[in-house]
Amino acid sequence: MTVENEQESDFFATNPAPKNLPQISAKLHEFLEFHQENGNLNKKKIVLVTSGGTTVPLENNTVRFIDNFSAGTRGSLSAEYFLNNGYLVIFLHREFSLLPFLNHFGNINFLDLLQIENDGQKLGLDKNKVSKLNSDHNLLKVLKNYKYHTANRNYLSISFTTINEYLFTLRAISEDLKNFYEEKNFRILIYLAAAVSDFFIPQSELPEHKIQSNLAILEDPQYQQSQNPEAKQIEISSSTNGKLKLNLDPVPKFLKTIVDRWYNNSFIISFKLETDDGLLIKKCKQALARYDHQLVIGNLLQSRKEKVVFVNKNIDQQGYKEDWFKLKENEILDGVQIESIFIPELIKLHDNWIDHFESK
Ligand code: 9Z3
Repeated sequence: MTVENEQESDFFATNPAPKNLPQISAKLHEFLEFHQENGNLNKKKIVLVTSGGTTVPLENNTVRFIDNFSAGTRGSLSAEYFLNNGYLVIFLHREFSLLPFLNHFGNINFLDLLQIENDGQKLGLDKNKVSKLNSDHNLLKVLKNYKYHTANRNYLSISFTTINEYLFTLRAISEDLKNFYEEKNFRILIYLAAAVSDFFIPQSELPEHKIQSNLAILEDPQYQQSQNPEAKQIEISSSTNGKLKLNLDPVPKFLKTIVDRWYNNSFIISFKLETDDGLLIKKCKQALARYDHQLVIGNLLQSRKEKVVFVNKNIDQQGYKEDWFKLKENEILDGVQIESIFIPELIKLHDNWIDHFESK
């Protein structure tokens, strides 16, 4: 067993599965069965898009948590482009983050589109506002796509909040996909855009209740008794002068397991987020060398909506290739989405990958 495999089994053995996992699995199973019965699994490609940030709770009854930055823009827009290019999409996203199709209307309050008519007896539509929304945001086109994909059940949405929920759900999805696609799993594209925590506190070491800041309460035996005695990774007491000290464990490097075991011949893309320009390419190459998957897409927090870089291995497996996709000044002003430029390139790469396996 490799170190990564050991860390992975340790994680799943020592952290509890989310309570709603059986319901998620049933929903997923039903989605895949529906497409199997309709012959779609042989015809269509499928993509798992992860989106939004994972949280790390600091208490079992969680009031405080550490969050990872991501609004879900990248994931939700990408899911939409994949759908519009014929993919089935499993959208694993942070609860309440942006969703495909709705992401265009983030700042719009739909209540403002409604009006009360007949002295409060009837609900009506404010036609002027709807038509303004249509001309500003292409509402009709988005609505048509949304209706088409939901009617055909091309899209399955599953949510997570914590890093624990994310990892358990990711594993459950991979098990089902593996069973349904079997040796055709090269038709699966894995697109890991979620911002995943690097550090966490294992469930067994979380304080049970809200951490108190008041020194008198902290020293009260009743409070101490109500807390988890194993919660040693969070320290706050008079000996720390009331400072909260956190000790976080590293999250096991799951990407290695994903590549090796969960999705062996699937096309796997991970994202690398940095804020320091000078580090980005180096970190993308490191990820590729470490996990040996197909592609890393690098982006900087500050310019993520304007440029991304594809880093992958050269065909001869010697050295790396960098391809930048950048919006031009006028495209930025016109609101062009960078996903509209790089997703078609990804689809070409995935198609070549499929051709390679099918011609064997
Ligand atoms: C990304 O880099 C995404 O592109 C963003 C998208 C999170 C920047 P928004 O949702 O932002 O459009 O607001 N995602 C991956 C981030 C990440 O956690 N990557 C890990 C790392 O960098 C590897 S899996 O170590």
